[in-house]
Amino acid sequence: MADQTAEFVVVANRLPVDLERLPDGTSRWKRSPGGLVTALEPMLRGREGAWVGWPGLADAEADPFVEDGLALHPVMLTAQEVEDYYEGFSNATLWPLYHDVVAPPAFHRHWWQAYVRVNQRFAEAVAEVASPGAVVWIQDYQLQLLPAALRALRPDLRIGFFLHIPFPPVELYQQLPWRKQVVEGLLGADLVGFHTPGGVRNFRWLATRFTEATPGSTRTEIKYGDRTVRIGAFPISIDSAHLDGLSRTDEVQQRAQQIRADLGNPERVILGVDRLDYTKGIDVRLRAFEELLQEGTADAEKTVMIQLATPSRERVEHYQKMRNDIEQSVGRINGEYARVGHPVLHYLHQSLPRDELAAFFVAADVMLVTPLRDGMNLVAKEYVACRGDLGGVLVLSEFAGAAIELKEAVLVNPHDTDGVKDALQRALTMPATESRKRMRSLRRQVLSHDVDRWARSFLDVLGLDTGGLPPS
Ligand code: ADQ
Repeated sequence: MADQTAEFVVVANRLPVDLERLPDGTSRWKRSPGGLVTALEPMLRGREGAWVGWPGLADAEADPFVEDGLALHPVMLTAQEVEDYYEGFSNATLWPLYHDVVAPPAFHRHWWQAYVRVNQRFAEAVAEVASPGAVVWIQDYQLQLLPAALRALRPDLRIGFFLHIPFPPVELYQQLPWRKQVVEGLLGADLVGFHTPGGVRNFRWLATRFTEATPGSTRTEIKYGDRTVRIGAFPISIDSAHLDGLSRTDEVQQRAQQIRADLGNPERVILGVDRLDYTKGIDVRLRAFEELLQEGTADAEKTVMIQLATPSRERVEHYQKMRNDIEQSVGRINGEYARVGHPVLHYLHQSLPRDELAAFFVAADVMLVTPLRDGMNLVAKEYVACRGDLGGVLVLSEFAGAAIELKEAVLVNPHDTDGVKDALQRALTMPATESRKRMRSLRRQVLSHDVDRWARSFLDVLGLDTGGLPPS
């Protein structure tokens, strides 16, 4: 039995550090900073905190270690488990199923078996590090069986679960052959959080339909056995103040000007920034842009579009096809409308550093965020945080969780190509008085609702005292 000393444990598929294999066969740790780490770090360091997760390398071995006061506990996966549990059940079954089946989910029993096995391994790892009565916060769809598996081992723990992707409507969810087991897994938690009230509603309905659970006395409670499971909407956010500050620095402002100059100082710059994923609707916006050019509504001499796409899940088949399709569209659009030395569409299949990304946000007149379905979409909020000058227009899909809070964006239905074209055209020609007014209101929302507030609101309901801790 290892030392059960951590009073607060975060569990996610990935650790906030990556294990990298070097050419000589040895391995080393590399930090991989993300929004979640930034938000939770002060709370983890402020008490005996631990993070349990996979370090991103298959068939490796790694011991727990402490980094800057934070205990990191690696859970290891074999290459076969990465294929079946991660690329298979998580990313080729659950991901498309939970995103409104915008791609067909694949159901394979051996993927499910690996998912069960890996969730059980996570449960055993957490049971070893959590102190008696500790608070455990489980993150996301890869670990939906973990709340119940952990409760079976450690009924003394207070367990929270947060889903970062949408929770689908019953008509779609019921396709899942293991729907009952997954809902029962989630009901092992004391608190289950979603981004939106829609997710809460869907889950409440499903839980009472597919399990023994019954509605609680309020809409945020479910009765399950002798326990009450709380459910609620907790819209995630970003480190708004930090990004606001970063975007105002001379370096970022100058870099933004440089980007515009490199583009040939066009009148209008349109930007898309996404993980390369079929849910993000990159094809939707390329089609809208292409048609505006075709019709002559947008002028290729005066308008430039940039699409930044972080490489993602390159080994999953559906992603390879989507990447080919997008790259073909980029080639076709430039083939038709570019001049030598002046592409009308710039496409970077690269992950950029934060300050460089902020410079792109500052440089863009129109930000196009058009997912077919998205749990939240942090890019929309990041763009707003970077526009302290009140410049720029955000075009945002109604199917992103962020649309609930960012009401002053130009909202679009990504399935309606004409609607997206109209919205893009409207954004390109919007009078500054209107766009500034909209941006001011968007900023009020994003700056007052940051990721720290998100984490605290969840943990307050779960019962972790976050009051005395310094803000991040
Ligand atoms: P994601 O699907 O990854 O997250 P999103 O919320 O947009 O989607 O976050 C992407 C992050 O990657 C952003 O912080 C963005 O800046 C960054 N990024 C994208 N392209 C980049 C590039 N080329 N270079 C550098 N950084 C880049 C999931 C859910 C979302 C939910 C989040 C958080 O799918 O709906 O908002 O989790 O809960």
